[in-house]
Amino acid sequence: MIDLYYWPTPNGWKVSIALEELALEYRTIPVEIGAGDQFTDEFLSISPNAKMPAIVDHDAVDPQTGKPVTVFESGAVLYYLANKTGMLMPSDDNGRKETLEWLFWQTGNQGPMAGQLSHFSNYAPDNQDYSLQRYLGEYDRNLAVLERRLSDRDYILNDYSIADILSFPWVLIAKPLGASLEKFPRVSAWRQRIKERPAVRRGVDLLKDRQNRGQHNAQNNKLLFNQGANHLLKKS
Ligand SMILES: N[C@@H](CCC(=O)N[C@@H](CS)C(=O)NCC(=O)O)C(=O)O
Repeated sequence: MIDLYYWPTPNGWKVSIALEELALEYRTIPVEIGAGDQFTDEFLSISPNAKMPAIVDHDAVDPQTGKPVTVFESGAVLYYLANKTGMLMPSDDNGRKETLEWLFWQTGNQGPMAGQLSHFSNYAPDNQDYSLQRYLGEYDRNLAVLERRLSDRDYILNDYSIADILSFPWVLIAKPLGASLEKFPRVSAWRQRIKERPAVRRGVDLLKDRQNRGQHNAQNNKLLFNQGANHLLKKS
């Protein structure tokens, strides 16, 4: 059994989609980030960066601690699950290398830029035009990277894989981010192909009813966006 520490956001969907695709048995543990659940001692012992998603795999033992394996960071979680099952990732060395390239691309480029775009289009005070344009430009640039990659294939690594699952959620919500896919026909078709998968729908729908709970008031925004170091230092 896998415990999924989760809240219904693009980063959370990556893992709920992968678990659904892999048909692994899991239990969902909500981490309500607007209410500060990410700062509990229990969660920090699993996810030291105080962000969800993360998992605990009760069917595997960490050789150092003798306890169930914990994994934080969505890219690491998906790589762990693909390794565990031998699915959603090529098995040859070159395919593994390509998986890692697109995994690092997503978690180091597309994800953070889309996250900042979301911040400046949804949460920041008005009159942030420079920041908005900067992150809209970066979001588009990453769409162009994907568009070029998809010029001769249907999926990022030829076959549908964790590389697609990692990259899909931030493309899924292009419109609410204030971006357009008009210039990116291959990305649009790829998005549609993935969106139609039943496991993807189930993953995106997980705890959907809680999506906007508590995330839009000043108190929660302060918690989410003005953390600095003190929140975590107080814990040590
Ligand atoms: N690089 C991380 C990003 C995870 C992330 O940013 N999670 C956000 C929600 S989408 C979060 O937990 N935020 C809580 C906070 O910042 O306090 C990953 O890919 O797992």
